[in-house]
Amino acid sequence: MTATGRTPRGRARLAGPGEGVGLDELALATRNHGMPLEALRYDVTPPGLHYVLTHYDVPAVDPGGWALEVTGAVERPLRLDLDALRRRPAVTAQVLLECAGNGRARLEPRPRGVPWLLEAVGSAAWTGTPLAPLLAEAGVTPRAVDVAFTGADHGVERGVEQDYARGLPLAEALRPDVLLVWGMNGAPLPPQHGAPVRLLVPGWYGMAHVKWLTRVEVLDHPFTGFQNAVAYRLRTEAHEAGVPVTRIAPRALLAPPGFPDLMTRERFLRPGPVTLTGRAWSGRAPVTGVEVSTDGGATWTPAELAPADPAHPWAWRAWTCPWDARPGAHELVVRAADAEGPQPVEQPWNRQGVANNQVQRVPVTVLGDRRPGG
Ligand SMILES: Nc1nc2c(c(=O)[nH]1)N[C@H]1C(S)=C(S)[C@@H](COP(=O)(O)O)O[C@H]1N2
Ligand SMILES: [Mo]
Repeated sequence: MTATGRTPRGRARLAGPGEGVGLDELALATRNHGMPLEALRYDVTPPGLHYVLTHYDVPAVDPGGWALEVTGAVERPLRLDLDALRRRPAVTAQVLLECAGNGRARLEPRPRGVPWLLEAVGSAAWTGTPLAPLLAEAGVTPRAVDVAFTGADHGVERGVEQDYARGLPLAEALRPDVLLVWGMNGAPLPPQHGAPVRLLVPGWYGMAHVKWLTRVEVLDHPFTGFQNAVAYRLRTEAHEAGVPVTRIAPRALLAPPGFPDLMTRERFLRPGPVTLTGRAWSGRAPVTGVEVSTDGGATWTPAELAPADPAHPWAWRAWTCPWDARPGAHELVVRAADAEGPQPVEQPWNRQGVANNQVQRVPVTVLGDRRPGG
């Protein structure tokens, strides 16, 4: 890593009281789109609806010239081209992905950055080959502790010029469900999702799933690159070392019912019975339940949760909850719980706005005689 002179070095800033999203944040938001929440209806998010997050530029990688290096603290370094990788045993796994910054824009005070509301999620069917047998072939030495994964993309972050790279503890890298992925929803991996090959670490927040992968380096010391040592840490004070962000905290999302106002996104419903639907997931322990409130969190009703699919333990799960919608204003709230505990209703806050799983609130107006806007 080298520092460039031109880019101001520094810490991520918190927005001032009432400070809106800036043009710089808008530039990030238009590049990095979310999944429209009505797409929660699909088990597998259709192509183009899955969220995208790319720190720098989508790099131009020529699949013909591409090769993956497996190096570092190994007995036999490997170099595999795309054909060699694709000849290895392949599996397809449905895996929920969520950006660690999901929900950031609603935090108070608001950490500046990609201003995600709640759409930084998606569920794809990823096809690839397990990493662990490749590491076994390379012969990981007994001194190994971490594995560093480097992408072909390059940029500057808070004054530090770098290739995007993330370290993973060796034990996580050796999990049988960690994949080197070349396919998404039955098609070749698209450019924005990491073509030709990306890493998939089911259960971890998005930052671990390195796209445009070029190098896997086994380390005999802890990885200290920017994306582990500086970014993706839970800190409430700027000077703290912070706790690394790892697995996805439990969350439930509601597909907003009814129909929206174009500008305000306010939701309208006709009165009568409706079935509220959504998805729930957790990367740390199996989801145990989902609860729905139609009165802003004063009272809660258990939702019906679809059974877990043993073939796809990292997929999101559908839930439904019947509601007799009466005319008037209501605030819908949903929360998930996993075996380690429930999703917090009060906001969990940190300076980068990462790994926050504050509940979703959806205000709706159930129409009586009144028309929208009337
Ligand atoms: N090489 C590289 N890998 C990356 C990123 C990146 O900027 N560069 N962004 C990460 C982050 S923060 C997220 S949330 C996921 C997003 O994956 P997606 O765009 O396929 O949804 O990719 C991760 N992998
Ligand atoms: Mo992310």
